[in-house]
Amino acid sequence: MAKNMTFTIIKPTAIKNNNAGAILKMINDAGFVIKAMKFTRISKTQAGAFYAVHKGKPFYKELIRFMSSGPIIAAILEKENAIEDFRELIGATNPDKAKEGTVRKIFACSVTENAVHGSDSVENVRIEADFFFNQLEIYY
Ligand code: DAT
Ligand code: MG
Repeated sequence: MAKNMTFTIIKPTAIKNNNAGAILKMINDAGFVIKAMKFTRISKTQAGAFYAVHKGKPFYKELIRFMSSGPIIAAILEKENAIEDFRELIGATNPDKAKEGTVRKIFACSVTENAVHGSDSVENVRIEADFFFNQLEIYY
């Protein structure tokens, strides 16, 4: 995985509320290029594995229930400084603390249902992208 990549998920409530198109437009308008994309749904077990780093935290159970509650869109995005710039575009984890104009400020319903995921390190981009995509599904 190149360093100018990040990985995102458009989360179940954002899909349910028909906000996927608007979110993808914000992502494109901010200069990110979609390198891979998949509309899918994960089980509780898969959500638990994806968020294993949070196991034991008070919000973990609710997080995996939510992430497996409906379809999601997983995508790999390319841009210079992708990881940091994408975290800036989506805003703080808690939408109440997210800056005006960020994806989470606009589309999140709560801290748990905060519209989008964004990877936090080069290592996690690789791990998270590999969780959803195989080699044949990623076009460089
Ligand atoms: P982020 O998604 O901004 O990287 P994180 O990795 O700390 O945030 O947490 C993963 C997800 O878990 C987050 O998007 C929403 C949920 N979450 C985090 N902290 C929470 C809290 N205090 N209450 C409820 N859900 C929380
Ligand atoms: Mg995180």
